[in-house]
Amino acid sequence: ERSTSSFSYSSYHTLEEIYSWIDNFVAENSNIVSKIHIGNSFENRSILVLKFSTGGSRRPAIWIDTGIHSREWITHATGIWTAKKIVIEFGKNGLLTNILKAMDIFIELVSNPDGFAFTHSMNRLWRKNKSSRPGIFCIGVDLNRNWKSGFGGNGSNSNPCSETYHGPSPQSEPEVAAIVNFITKHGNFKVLISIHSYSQTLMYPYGHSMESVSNEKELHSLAQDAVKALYQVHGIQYIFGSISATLYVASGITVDWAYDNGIKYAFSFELRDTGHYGFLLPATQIVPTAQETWMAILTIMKHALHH
Ligand code: ING
Ligand code: ZN
Repeated sequence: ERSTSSFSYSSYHTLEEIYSWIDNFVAENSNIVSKIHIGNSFENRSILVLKFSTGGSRRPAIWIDTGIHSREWITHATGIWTAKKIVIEFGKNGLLTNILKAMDIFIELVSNPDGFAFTHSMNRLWRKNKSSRPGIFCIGVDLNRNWKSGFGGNGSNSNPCSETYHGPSPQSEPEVAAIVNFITKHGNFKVLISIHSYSQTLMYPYGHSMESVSNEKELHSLAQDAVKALYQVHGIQYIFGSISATLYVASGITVDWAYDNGIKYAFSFELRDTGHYGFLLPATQIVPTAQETWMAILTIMKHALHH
């Protein structure tokens, strides 16, 4: 692709196409967007983060990751559309402009680049990363079970052949360690939104137990507002609540780590659909999914701006 205006936001793309789009996007919007290299994957691919900022230093920040699970293609596509939406709306949409005057937004579009490349070349339904270790026959760790909070607990698996294998130790995987190091070093993240698919849910911690977090009431009512805003776009219904109460108990997950490390607005989406197409969501649903998700994300960012 030569520029972001010839890029199709209603198609799924390869890793090479996305990384080339990132370079064009940063070049065309250098007034507010920059690219940060936060590490390398197990197979040595670059791990990249887009930073949206109008200045300042270590402003209160919002983190969004997509594609931790490589087969969840709607999440990368939604992230790309969202990045473009931010630069289009900056200076036009008063709320987004105010958010960017006070806060920085960071988006990691391809959080599992090795797995993502593999979903294009070999196995469309690959979920984990691609790490291997001597003496272990199966490949891959579940990057949404490799975080320190509740590591190794219920809803994660110690068998390397399992789809929810937690890995040998917390943050053993370079894709997780890169995020932990970046967020910890920054030290001023207020919001973390980790985007998955599918099942149409908006959830908050905890996943590792039924214990409720200290600001549960606030998170519950914010999730309700976000889901209402989402519904108003295309009439798609999301359910919401804590992860353990809404889906199932899952340990070592991104949002539990975020919450336990001081990011009190920690949310995880599961985007469209509820199982008809599942991970193979048709590309015709990319833009509508991104449009409705954007209204939910704006609702969460607005709340964080005012708190
Ligand atoms: N499901 C998630 C999983 O990792 C989930 C469910 C989402 C758990 C967010 C915790 C946080 O099992 C998918 N589809 O990835
Ligand atoms: Zn997932």
